[in-house]
Amino acid sequence: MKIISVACLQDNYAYLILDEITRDAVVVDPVEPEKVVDAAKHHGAQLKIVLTTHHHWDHAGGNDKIKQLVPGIRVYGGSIDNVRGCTDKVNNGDKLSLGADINILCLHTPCHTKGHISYYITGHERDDPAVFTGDTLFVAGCGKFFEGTAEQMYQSLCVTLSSLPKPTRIYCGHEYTVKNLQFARTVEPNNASIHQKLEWAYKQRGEGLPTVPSTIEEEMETNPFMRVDQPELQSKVGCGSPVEALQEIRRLKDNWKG
Ligand code: GBP
Ligand code: ZN
Repeated sequence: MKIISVACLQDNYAYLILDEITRDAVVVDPVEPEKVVDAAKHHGAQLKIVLTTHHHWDHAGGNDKIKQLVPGIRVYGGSIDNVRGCTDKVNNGDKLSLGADINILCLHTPCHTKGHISYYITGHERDDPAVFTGDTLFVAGCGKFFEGTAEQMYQSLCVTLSSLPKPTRIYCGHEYTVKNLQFARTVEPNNASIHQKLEWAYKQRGEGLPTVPSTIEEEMETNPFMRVDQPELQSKVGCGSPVEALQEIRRLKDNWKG
């Protein structure tokens, strides 16, 4: 499978996932449908499925339009997330497939929104798996807790997503990496991986390139929200448990002025 990022709006990403044998394609969060349809044409891809991570307009807001542009396209979204234009509601553990090699597993990752879904996708055995995390997991960060608790975000980040294979590529909903790493550095000033990745992220952005994908392994090294199981990190933020630490790091980030 081939994965193509499509930059949308200010800092959103839509993604095309293309089965190179049948040319069938999935698109994640096509908020600017024309851009996605153009990208599909450019790659000779037939759009068949929309995967919506959550109901916010900057993710689901293109669904009605893409249904007009691509008749017959199916639109998937979380069963309790009220996704605009949704034709097929999904729940944790649901499986879909497309083309010769694309297999999709729906993972309920609530907290940013109640019904947020992340999509874990495997292709041919030579391809690394990929997970599309919307606004639950960002590179070096996580989404704001709009519709859930720290307990739920802990489950989503540190249980569900952390259990995926280490080489899994992470494709998130926004390009927030530089800001997130600048904040991460304030939490863990002595973490060399954060400094290295920040230098790399400056360079990528300076060249107009994305900082996605990351990997589960890299996030375990650099993402403070995914590192709350580490006792050293808990004591740094003055907390005695992973969930408390997650709540506190979120509070610090919400108040951080960059
Ligand atoms: C920035 O850092 O660039 N402009 C600021 C923050 C996701 S988008 C923007 C912001 O708050 N982004 C949201 C977030 O979770 N950020 C994580 C963080 O700052 O650490 N959204 O567009 C946001 O979800 C939205 C849309 C929100 C509809 C509520 C509704 Br309703
Ligand atoms: Zn959102």
